[in-house]
Amino acid sequence: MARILITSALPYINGIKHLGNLAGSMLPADVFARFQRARGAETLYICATDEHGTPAELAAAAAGQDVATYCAEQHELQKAIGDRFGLSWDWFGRSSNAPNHRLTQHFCEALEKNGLIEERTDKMVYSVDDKRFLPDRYVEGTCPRCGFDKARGDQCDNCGELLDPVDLIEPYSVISGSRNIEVRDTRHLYLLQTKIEGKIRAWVDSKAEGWPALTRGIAYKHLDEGLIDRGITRDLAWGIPVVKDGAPRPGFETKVFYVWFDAPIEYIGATVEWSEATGAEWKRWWRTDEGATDVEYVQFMGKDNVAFHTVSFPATIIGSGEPWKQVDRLKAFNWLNWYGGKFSTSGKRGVFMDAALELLPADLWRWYLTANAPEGSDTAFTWEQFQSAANKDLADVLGNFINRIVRFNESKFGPVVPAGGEPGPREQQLYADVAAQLAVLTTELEAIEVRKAAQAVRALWVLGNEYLQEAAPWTAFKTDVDRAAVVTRTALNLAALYGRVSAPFIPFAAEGICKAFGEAWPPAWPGTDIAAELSRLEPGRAVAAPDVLFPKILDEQIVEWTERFGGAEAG
Ligand code: B3M
Ligand code: ZN
Repeated sequence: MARILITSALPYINGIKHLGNLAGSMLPADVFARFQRARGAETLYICATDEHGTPAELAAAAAGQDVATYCAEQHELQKAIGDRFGLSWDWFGRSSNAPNHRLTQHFCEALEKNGLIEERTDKMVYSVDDKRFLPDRYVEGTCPRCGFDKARGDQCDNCGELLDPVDLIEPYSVISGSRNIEVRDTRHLYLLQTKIEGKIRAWVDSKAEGWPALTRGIAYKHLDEGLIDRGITRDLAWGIPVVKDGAPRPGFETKVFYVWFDAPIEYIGATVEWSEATGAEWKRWWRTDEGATDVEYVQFMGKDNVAFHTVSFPATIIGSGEPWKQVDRLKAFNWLNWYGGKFSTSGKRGVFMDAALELLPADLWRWYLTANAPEGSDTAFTWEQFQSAANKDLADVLGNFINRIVRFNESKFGPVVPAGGEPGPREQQLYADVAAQLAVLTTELEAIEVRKAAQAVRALWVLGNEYLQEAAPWTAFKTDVDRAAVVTRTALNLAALYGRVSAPFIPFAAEGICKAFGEAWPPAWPGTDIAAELSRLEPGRAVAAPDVLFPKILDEQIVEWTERFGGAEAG
């Protein structure tokens, strides 16, 4: 079995992420990681905070903190919240940690050795009033492509175009708002992507067939537009210093690497952090000359990050000429919107990860966000849909089934799995139905079709209710106790199976279920012999009643939250 390396796009350090960030990278990556581990694949799920660049500096300034302190605090916050959401990272690193410094400087050196780095004097936006250059997000203005008037210096949020600050029309400083802007000369390192364009395209060609349409489309769009040489340094203080031969690079003492140059390298850097902390070997995950050839590397990210992962980061790796493991499957997501508009921190629109957990347990969010993953197109969050998904699927279908059978068993057979009777035709039918649906679930999870996988697990839950309804152990109990025992035992087994197959989606409830039935946690993925899987719980095994699995979301809560977080009126 292949080893599975999983990374999700590194969340920026500038504040707690909203549900859209969670839905489009970290959560689906976690679902996939939990599934792979359950199947017995050696799995490594790596994430980290992305801590450099202008967003970090701006956010620290807004918080009145120095940037290092700010980043350290925010990292801990994001890590704690990820844990509370059940994100099962094997390591959650920091792009500002030493391994990423070393690796980033190393990559630059390797690229330079291969003739792919050039020092150029460049025209950059300079704010006379702020007395400094304004790289990337320090400058905003009108997008030359779509006319959006709040385009950032590095990218237009409206049309997605990657920008150069000097391209902006009517630029202004984000620090002071000043429009007293000049274009001045400054020296920077350029990565000569144009020299290796052919190699990058050949690599994309070799991978693209296995990529989803969204990923493939974005990759080729960028290649077809023609690559440009990209500046990989910035006039900033916070970041990874530019060195040469182990000393500050002359002329670059006040410059650092561009955040998008070092951030993807942190996938490797975070693995080194993990290795240093645990003693595990990292090269067998990342170096094809050290055993990484049998690794399948799967990346998860929102669509705005795809160009960086299909072209820019591969340019770094390919240009280095070194045998680094590269991405195999790249799962990209569209946007989760907030009622058709965007999530907005400043506009107080949308729910952020910390606020979400104040309202309801993580599983309810996880369920909604996987069942409605923004896969095929952008998706809008609405409170009504959220309420319906959580109440119907979790409380009415799954929760109800488990409570019903556990309570019935307790009242008729005591808190143990009942003995007696033999499975009959209705059980055979159930085995066949479960086998078919489980096969669908396994296939969809393997294919990282998140929505379809959620549908499949829900279809499995529905089978349980149908079975109970038809086999009606409460009726059988009056005339045929053995028959009632078979049905009850089968349904208890089914409930335990639900704990195992639901674990990637709703790990907290799943853990409660598995433990209530004395099943191992974390669970192993069921095999294809469903008759055997539904006879695992031997007669006499103790069954504890799980706590209330899923609270129901009340109408008045929806009214209150719509008001508090902004709802229908937004967008
Ligand atoms: N931090 C952008 C984002 O959070 C960026 C991803 C980096 S992945 C190496 O969407
Ligand atoms: Zn635009």
